[in-house]
Amino acid sequence: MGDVLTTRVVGNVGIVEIDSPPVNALSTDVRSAVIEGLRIHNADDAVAAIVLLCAGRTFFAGADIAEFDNLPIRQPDFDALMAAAESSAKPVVAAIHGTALGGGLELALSCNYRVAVSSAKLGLPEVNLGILPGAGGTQRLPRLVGAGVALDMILTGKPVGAAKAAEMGLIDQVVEDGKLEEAALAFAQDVIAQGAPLPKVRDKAVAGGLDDLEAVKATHKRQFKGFKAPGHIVQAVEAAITLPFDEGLRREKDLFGELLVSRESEAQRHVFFAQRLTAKVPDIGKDVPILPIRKVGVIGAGTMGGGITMNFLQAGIPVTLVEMKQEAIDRGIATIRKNYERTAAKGRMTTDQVEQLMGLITPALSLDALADVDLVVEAVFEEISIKKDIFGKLDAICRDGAILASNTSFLDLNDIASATKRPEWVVGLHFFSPANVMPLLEVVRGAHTSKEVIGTVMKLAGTIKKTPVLAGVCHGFIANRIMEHLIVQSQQMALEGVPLRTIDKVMNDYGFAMGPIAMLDLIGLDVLVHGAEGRTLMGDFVEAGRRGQKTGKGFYDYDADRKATLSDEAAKIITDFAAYAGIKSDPDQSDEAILKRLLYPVVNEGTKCIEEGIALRASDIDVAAILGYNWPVFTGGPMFWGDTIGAKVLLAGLQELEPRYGPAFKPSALLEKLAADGGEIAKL
Ligand code: 3H9
Repeated sequence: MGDVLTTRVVGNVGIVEIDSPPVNALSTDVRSAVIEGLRIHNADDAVAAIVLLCAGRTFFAGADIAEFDNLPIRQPDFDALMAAAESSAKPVVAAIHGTALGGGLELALSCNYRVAVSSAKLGLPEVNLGILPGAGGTQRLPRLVGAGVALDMILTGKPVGAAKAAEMGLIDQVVEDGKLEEAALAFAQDVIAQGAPLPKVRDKAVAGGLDDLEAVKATHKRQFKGFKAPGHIVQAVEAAITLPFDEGLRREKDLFGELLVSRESEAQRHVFFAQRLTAKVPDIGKDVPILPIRKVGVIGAGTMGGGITMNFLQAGIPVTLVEMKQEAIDRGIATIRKNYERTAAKGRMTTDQVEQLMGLITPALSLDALADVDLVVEAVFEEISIKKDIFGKLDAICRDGAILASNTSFLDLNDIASATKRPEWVVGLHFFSPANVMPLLEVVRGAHTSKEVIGTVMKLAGTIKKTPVLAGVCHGFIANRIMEHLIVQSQQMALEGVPLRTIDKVMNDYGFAMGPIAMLDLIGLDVLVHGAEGRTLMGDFVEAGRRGQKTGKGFYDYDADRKATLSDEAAKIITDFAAYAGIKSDPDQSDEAILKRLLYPVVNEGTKCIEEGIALRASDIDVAAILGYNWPVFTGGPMFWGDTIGAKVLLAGLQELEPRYGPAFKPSALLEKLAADGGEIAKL
């Protein structure tokens, strides 16, 4: 058992303590250790009850997800583990701190009693991995909390706090933080003293019937689109209602097995680990000092600057917000306030909290106000001369050791850094709009950016609740660079006469919540046309006053509820531009051809990002696409999806498309190599 299992006896209570950092995941070794601990105490006549608890930061965080890549699950499996707890001759009390998740909560449900500290959280988040609770969770949870509540918890995967868990009947007692062991021992003593028959969740009847599930299903119906697990979860919970316990367990097991080997689950597990890998930068170890960021300056109080500011405020970091004119700063601050007040109106924040956050902003009309900040984020107009001018001034104003960051999305960070005498302190922090909502932060490493600056901002990303993805300097960095193909090709197809609805539908069917044409309208055609040279299709739209959703018309017309309808005016703009640009009509393209044309170049561009050292790894590209562009998570992201298609098929597709549609389809040398050697794209 190594150091994983410790057993000890306090009075007449046996303690099984498991210590398997970081999160006490139920690996084969941990499952064996729990079973062994329970066996030891059951064999000890001096023990009358057993407390099961974990050392470290949390109770069991669920199955060891990495083990799902090597099926079948090794013995002792989860059935054996649950049986060991449930069939213990002596009462077993699960003592929970941190998070009891997935198989961890299922183990607690197989115990006779559950106590938890008040800060603990309990949940069945398997749906996020494309699976369902496969260790009895779908059968036991409805027996404790009722079918409707259980289905809601399993479908959303959202954990509940200890107080709520007690209210629902999921746990027997909430105990004080820091006093778990003594409280659990006292609870066990009470159980011994009462000498009542051992309660088992399996023996309870399910409260609620199939009707209760209907309302829950309706509430979460959007979640079902494209995902396989939610439908299977419903079937498993239905089985808890309609079948005897053991038959229900068998049904759950079959459904779990189907999901576990599905490509969707493989994809979602890939994303789980990918999201945790992005912050790891190979040449930045623990020895690299992390600088304290106590005070931040943001330049520009527009949509982007305002959103960026909010991230720091919410992390409790004061922000000096700089604009050139009083009206601009007033408008920016009013927008931030309005955002927070809207949150407060929904009950998600108190008015005091709004004032506290607003109190962290210091408005300023001069860059001189940034003399003592630890980090500056510049978020002004996307124009190289303006940015260089600002960085030159910051170089003179900011203290030594201040990090100078640009939020540029397309400009050359090295060029911006060259306006300073300290390029090692210059970095890109590329937020995605709306910056207070979107979880992705691209950290752009310039040619001279120091390791401590990179280490510091990667860590800072976590503080402001963003997932950082490291990118090298190039046009568009990672997410915008790869996704530009989708945007360009969808317009090109529109010009060839492919119906807009068809283009959007193919991407909706793939899993995007919004098709590329509708997305252009949402972003704003004026934003997208900025910086383009010569006559462009989007330029023509803007000239006609069709700037997208915000003006009620773009590629589509929009009503007051933002419902899109086709527009004759838009159709004419498209045909006129096609005639001007000499684009041949080719409206009858199959869905498959559209999909290839939109997505193959994205994957190909991803391989180019790896080839050029712009992205550290393929899984970072997947995270960037998922978090920055809402790429459907059940595909695993573009690179993982590339493997679903296969490098050989992708290469052949690109080779076929390149002569017709140009250099965007030229396969990368890396993709050619993978196709020849049989390597995986997602492993790059
Ligand atoms: C399940 O239980 C199926 C059952 O129904 C049984 C069926 C038969 N496995 O997130 P963090 C690693 S499915 C393996 O950064 P935090 C993670 O990769 C499971 N590894 O920490 C990271 O590694 P590294 C259901 C895991 O404090 C390190 O631990 N359970 C697992 O921000 C720290 O993780 C879940 O889905 C795991 N289960 O958050 C829970 N969990 O340091 C998944 C974590 O090398 N886990 N790791 O990068 C979580 O939600 C969060 O990790 C947790 C801690 C909230 C626990």
